[in-house]
Amino acid sequence: MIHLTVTGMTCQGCARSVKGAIGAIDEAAAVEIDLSTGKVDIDSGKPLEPFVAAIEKAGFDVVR
Ligand SMILES: [Cu+2]
Repeated sequence: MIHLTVTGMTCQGCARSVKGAIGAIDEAAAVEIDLSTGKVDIDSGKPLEPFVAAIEKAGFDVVR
């Protein structure tokens, strides 16, 4: 399980964008997003870096 904190998400549309970015890396990943805290949990067997890159490319910042 990958746990990230993503900043810049303000609405469900942002959450959908982040989910889409994650899904583009691993369409089978289970994703939980808490908009109020920015916590993003990704249940995937894939490594962290591609997810971080995809989320950043979608216009959000990842805190690590
Ligand atoms: Cu938004």
